[in-house]
This record gives sequence, structure tokens and C-alpha cells, in this order.
Amino acid sequence: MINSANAADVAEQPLIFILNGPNLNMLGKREPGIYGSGSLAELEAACSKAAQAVGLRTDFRQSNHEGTLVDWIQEARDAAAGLVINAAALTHTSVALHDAVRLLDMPVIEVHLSNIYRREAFRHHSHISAVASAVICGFGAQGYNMAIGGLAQMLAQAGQPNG
Ligand code: CA2
Repeated sequence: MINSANAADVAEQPLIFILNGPNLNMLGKREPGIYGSGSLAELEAACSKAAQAVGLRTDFRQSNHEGTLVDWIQEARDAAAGLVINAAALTHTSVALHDAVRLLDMPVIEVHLSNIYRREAFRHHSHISAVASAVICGFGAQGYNMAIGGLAQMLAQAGQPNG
């Protein structure tokens, strides 16, 4: 029947990982002027909804630990079709995350809630950008929706005969 997505249909939808770095578990609790007032759980729910709308499934995670994020990026190699990553402060410091993302053979969207270029100079360099497919920053939580939409387009294009 048309328009009746059953469990089997949903299981066939490509899975994307959405990984979040240190302190993003504090969203909504501090600094709403910079990072918005929504919680991480609300962001996760919004991402799941945005992904559903474009035929994707999400695995949304947050860690305060660099090694855990490296492990998850490696896990994405076999488990995911694409990656959205907000590496938070590790963006600006982590060669390990750069190397892990570099090994991925899939679209990767780097996202930041704030416009890192309007902030302190130490936030102006990203170790992720050079190995990401695209970068979105300064749109708040909406940036995650944009990243998911962009990823869906990239995945659809890659599935085309000349993609
Ligand atoms: O703007 C972003 O998304 C950042 O990745 C957030 C990081 C920051 O270090 C980056 O330069 C830019 C910080 C995440 C900390 O999140 C908090 C949330 C609420 C309250 C305090 C911190």
C-alpha cells in the first residue's frame, strides 16, 4: 500500500551517525546566548525527525572523550552511510579525530552551533574541515537539520549512475 512505511521499509533506510563532542551534554543548561536553550535530547529528537523526512535513520551520540569519538568514527565505517559531526572543542585540537574522519569513505558534514569565526581566535582553525565534505556553522540547532538535508542530497547523488 502506498505511504505505509512498515518496519522492513524503515530498516532499509540508510543510517547516519550524528556524533557530538565534549560538553555538548550541557546544552540548554548553560550559555543559552551562544548555544541556544534547547537540550541535547531535544536536538536528538529534532535530528531524528529531520532525518525521517528525507528517508534516513539516525544514531545520535555524545561523548566527552576523544578516544570514544575515534572508536565511533571507526564504527561508522561499516555501520553508517554518512556522518554529521560536531566535535566541539576537539575540533580545534584533535589530530586523532582528523585522522579518523580521513579514513571514512562517505559524506561527512562538520557542524557547529555557533559561528566559530566570530569567536576567539583559537576557535578559528578546525582539524575536521579539511577532511569533511562540507561545513555548517552559526545556525544553532537548525544547522543539524541543514547538515542532514545536505547529507541526504549527497547520498542520493552518489546513488545516481554518474554520482
Ligand atoms: O559551536 C559549536 O557547536 C562548538 O562546536 C561548541 C563547542 C566549542 O568548543 C566549539 O568551539 C564550537 C563547545 C560545546 C560546549 O557546549 C556547551 C553547551 C552548553 C553550555 C556550555 C557548553
